[in-house]
Amino acid sequence: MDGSRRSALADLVCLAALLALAVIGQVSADDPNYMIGRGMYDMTGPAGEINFMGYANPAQTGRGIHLRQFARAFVLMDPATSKRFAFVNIDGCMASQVVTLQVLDLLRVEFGSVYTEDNVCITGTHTHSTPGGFFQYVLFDITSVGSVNQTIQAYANGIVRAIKMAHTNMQPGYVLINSGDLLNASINRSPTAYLWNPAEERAQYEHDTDKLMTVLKLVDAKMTGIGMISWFAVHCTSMNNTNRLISSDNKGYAALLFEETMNPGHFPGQGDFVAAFAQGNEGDVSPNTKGARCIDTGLRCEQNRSTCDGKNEKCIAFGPGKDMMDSTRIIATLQYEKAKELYDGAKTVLTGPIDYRHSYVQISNQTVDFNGTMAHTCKPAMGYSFAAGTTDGPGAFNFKQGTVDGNPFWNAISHLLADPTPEQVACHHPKPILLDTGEMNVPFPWQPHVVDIQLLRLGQLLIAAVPGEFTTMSGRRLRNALKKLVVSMGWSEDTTVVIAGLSGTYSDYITTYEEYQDQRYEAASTTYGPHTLAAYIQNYERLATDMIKGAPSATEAQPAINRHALDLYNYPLPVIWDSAPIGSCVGCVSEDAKATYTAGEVVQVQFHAGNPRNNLLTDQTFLTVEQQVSDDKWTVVLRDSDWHTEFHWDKDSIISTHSIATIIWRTLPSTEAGTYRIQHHGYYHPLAESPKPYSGTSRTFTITA
Ligand SMILES: *[C@@H]1O[C@H](CO)[C@@H](O)[C@H](O)[C@H]1NC(C)=O
Ligand SMILES: *[C@@H]1O[C@H](CO)[C@@H](O)[C@H](O)[C@H]1NC(C)=O
Ligand SMILES: *[C@@H]1O[C@H](CO)[C@@H](O)[C@H](O)[C@H]1NC(C)=O
Ligand SMILES: *[C@@H]1O[C@H](CO)[C@@H](O)[C@H](O)[C@H]1NC(C)=O
Ligand SMILES: *[C@@H]1O[C@H](CO)[C@@H](O)[C@H](O)[C@H]1NC(C)=O
Ligand SMILES: CC(=O)N[C@H]1CO[C@H](CO)[C@@H](O)[C@@H]1O
Repeated sequence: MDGSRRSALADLVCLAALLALAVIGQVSADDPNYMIGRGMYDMTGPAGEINFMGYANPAQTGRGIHLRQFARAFVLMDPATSKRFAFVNIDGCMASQVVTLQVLDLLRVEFGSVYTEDNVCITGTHTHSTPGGFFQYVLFDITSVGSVNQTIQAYANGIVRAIKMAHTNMQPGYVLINSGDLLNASINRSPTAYLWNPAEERAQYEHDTDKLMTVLKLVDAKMTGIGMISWFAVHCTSMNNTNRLISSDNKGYAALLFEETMNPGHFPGQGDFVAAFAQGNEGDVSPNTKGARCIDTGLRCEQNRSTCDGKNEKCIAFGPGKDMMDSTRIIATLQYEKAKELYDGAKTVLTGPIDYRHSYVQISNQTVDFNGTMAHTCKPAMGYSFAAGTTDGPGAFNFKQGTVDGNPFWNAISHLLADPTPEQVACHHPKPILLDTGEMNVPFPWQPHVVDIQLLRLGQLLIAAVPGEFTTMSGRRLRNALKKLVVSMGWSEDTTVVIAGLSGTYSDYITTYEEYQDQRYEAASTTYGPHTLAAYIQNYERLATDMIKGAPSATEAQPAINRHALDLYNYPLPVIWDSAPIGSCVGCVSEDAKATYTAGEVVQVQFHAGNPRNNLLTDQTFLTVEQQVSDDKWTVVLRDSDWHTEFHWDKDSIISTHSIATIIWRTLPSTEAGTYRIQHHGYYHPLAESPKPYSGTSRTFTITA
């Protein structure tokens, strides 16, 4: 109640602001300037046996769900020109070309040429706790042991459903913009690399990460809020590389908190108000604000190389909370609260055209002006420090960040895979090449040579959708270059440029030329060599110039996808048989709840289960917490997408047909006293038949205050 009164008041303030603007002639409050649609749909991938994308930790295979993944779509159209774009934020590690192209194929069937690669932008929050295998490049499919069709299908279908909802519910409205600093939610995880940037450049900024959050407030013609998009740069690595429950991490939970306030009485992912927390230039930005410590001694790591006693594995950064879930909650809450404050206070109305430009760029083959001489980008290659990982998720095998020398043993191994040519070695200098991915094409290409770049314009807002992870200073240089250009060509001084990170396709990191010399993880993962950033900046400037001149943008051909190879290397094997031990049944309780709990305790129930890969239960749930309202009437109070529940799934052994689902409900001291039960739902695979649904129910238990 309190919440809705506050937002009604905020709306009044906004209306007053709009009327004031109307008086000075900028916008008329009874003349909404954009058509706005928004939609949200479940895109949760397979909740078992699939490796998570992000940390490249082979042991981090999925074992259930903490938070579901949602696609959140916004369609914005200028009624004067009928130009529109769709901006889709996904609870996934990043966008990928296979998924993007599949989305476009499905949209074409339904909407013809309304949505194309030019005006659809798909961007990932960068959660490191969601299923992988959705790439056409080997390097990103290694830990998932190939491509995972089920992940690709779940993501593409969820995104398409969200866009269709947004397409269908478009209505006249306004977009307001606001921005402000969010402190304490991020730190730089390669601060010594940042120090390689010129002193006079660093002197222009107070912090070594971007603290600015930019928020769009979407309202209908009556000034009622219908959506929110925010951009803030911070890795979604609050959940660490030991987590095995699907989670949308800090940005996903921030979205659920915002939506819970705006859609009271709805389950997560349902309701009309859609709140997206999108990513920015987060390349070197960590949410683990306590910083890196040696886990054995508790002392600070050696800073430049992030090692303890010469090794990287023990140097790990921790979040502000008592464990990873608590850290996720804290970083999510900070982002939610700042976004809500900026949303409530937004007064500036966006006005002006909608426009967009997209092009495929052969980023591995660009010529740039470097300090007055010609320089080139390189074919893809990853350096030694790439294998060291970061303090958010250290790698194995004794690789260190900041390695510029190589190592004879690993040189031998990497040369077995592909021997870099002298030109390739010189081009990437000082990066010692560990994986010469640009010259590796078996069984399909290892990393992209062609990436997509995109600009979306909404009045005074310019969104630069980038196909990778820009570091703090790289992002600042791109934003500054774009702003300078568009203002010099006549756009207003109050133009805002935001970076939408991890959009379109994925091509790892982009550091500045100076950071590159230090060869920490982000630099070793700057795929196209020291001049990668300069090549991006000149290409985004090209798109902006085309946009302002009204000219089409040149593009390379759409990169071909070797679908045959993806099908051949599809993982994992299908489920063939689920069963329960003799005398029991799939869906039967194997360990029941207690008869009573005190509010605040943890309720746990176990069931004999089927493999969650049999059916993803899209837009449904593997669990329900139900409260008794009368003799035979129960209402569902929580589902598997709620913060307070967990669905864990595990097999007895890799070859066993028996598996167990563990449902956990973390009740709160404020949980209502009453009579409850827990249900588990799923599909099991009888031998030689197709999967069948099953459910199981715990005993009835009471919660006392
Ligand atoms: C660590 O990095 C800083 C800044 O990049 C540099 O000034 C310093 O010399 C480095 N120290 C060592 C031991 O390499
Ligand atoms: C992950 O977080 C848990 C606490 O939730 C902690 O016990 C564990 O040490 C962390 N592991 C890594 C590798 O960060
Ligand atoms: C790189 O670009 C140049 C100039 O655009 C072109 O002549 C050359 O063939 C390209 N090389 C490759 C390998 O695509
Ligand atoms: C660029 O050229 C100037 C003048 O020749 C030189 O002082 C500077 O170090 C060069 N910068 C880089 C990054 O090489
Ligand atoms: C991937 O899944 C889709 C939809 O279920 C199916 O049509 C297609 O045949 C699958 N491809 C492979 C290689 O399994
Ligand atoms: C809890 C915490 O870390 N608070 C810090 C938030 O940021 C401000 C400004 O940097 C610090 O002064 C606080 O100590």
